[in-house]
Amino acid sequence: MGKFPLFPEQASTFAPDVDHLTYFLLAVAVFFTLLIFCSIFYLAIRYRRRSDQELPHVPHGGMALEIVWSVIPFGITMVMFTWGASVFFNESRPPDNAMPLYVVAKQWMWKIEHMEGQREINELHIPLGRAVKLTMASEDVIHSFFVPAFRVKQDVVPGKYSTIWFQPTKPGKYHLFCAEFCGTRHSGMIGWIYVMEPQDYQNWLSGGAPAGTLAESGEKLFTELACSNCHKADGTGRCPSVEGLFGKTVQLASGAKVVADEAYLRESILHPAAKIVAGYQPVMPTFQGLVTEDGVLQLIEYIKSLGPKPVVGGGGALGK
Ligand code: HEC
Ligand SMILES: [Cu+2]
Repeated sequence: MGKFPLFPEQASTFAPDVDHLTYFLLAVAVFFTLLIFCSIFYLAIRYRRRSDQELPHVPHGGMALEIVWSVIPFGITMVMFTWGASVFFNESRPPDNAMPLYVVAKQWMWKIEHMEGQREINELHIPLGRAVKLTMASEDVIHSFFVPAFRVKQDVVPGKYSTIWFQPTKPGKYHLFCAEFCGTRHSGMIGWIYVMEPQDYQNWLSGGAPAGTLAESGEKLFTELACSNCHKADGTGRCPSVEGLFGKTVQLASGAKVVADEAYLRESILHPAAKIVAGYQPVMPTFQGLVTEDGVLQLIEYIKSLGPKPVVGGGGALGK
């Protein structure tokens, strides 16, 4: 199907699933369109009025017919629903071992940061066969990360993190588009995804001169922005320690509890007053406007790198 321009290449584990569902929906639509079209013709001719005196016979009721044309469409729509939902759930839940990457969208480019510190603009290099999870933020307006060959598309909305994942199945070079009109140069907000053999990817990673890992950049920012003046490593002073914070459940002054995930950390930095940690005063200043989305992601990566890694998902460590 790759040669047929309607269908882009299939280059991720999602692609066959999405395509099969599309074919099914298309087949159902074509079948009923033809059925209705042909029935109109046939019935119009078969039951045409043959003389001026002829009066139509009007049937009343017809339970069997009513049941048939209710039950069959119900069955078909339920198949569409469960099939669609299973594809959707699969696309919305990244596996635990997915390789994390960060994406910042801004007018009019895609900035991508690897954990190891590599940064790319409008290009993304990934290894073949490895699940990749993108955490995406927007610096300005709504953008949408769209890779047709992978059958993934996700809006990137300012003020929150969006995530998306995929697992490439074929080495090559694939189009990346912005699929949400985002200003005059929206059409130029395009790029390439390079799926490389794992060995080539390792070579690519070790080439270039990264400016330190994401966490290291975050640590630098943590000092530059004077976070470290308040948040002391040993938890002394009037501020909670951020060591081991990621993944922990935080007790808030309001009585509620919240899990310290990426969204919570981002909010704590940009809107500290939104959720106050129990036992502390709301004295933390907002860093809105002082730190870019890239910077926030680096700070988060730094906080994540402190203290033990939380156990995620139902891995063996939690067993018994
Ligand atoms: C003036 C002192 C001060 C500075 C500077 C400061 N913070 Fe805070 N921060 C606090 C206090 C006090 C709290 C607890 C009250 C609250 O939740 O707002 C807090 C809470 C937090 C939390 C939530 C902690 C938890 O246990 O849930 C995070 C994350 C955080 N700060 C990160 C940062 C980062 C990153 C910076 C630098 C960009 C920073 N803070 C700068 C005082 C500060
Ligand atoms: Cu855009």
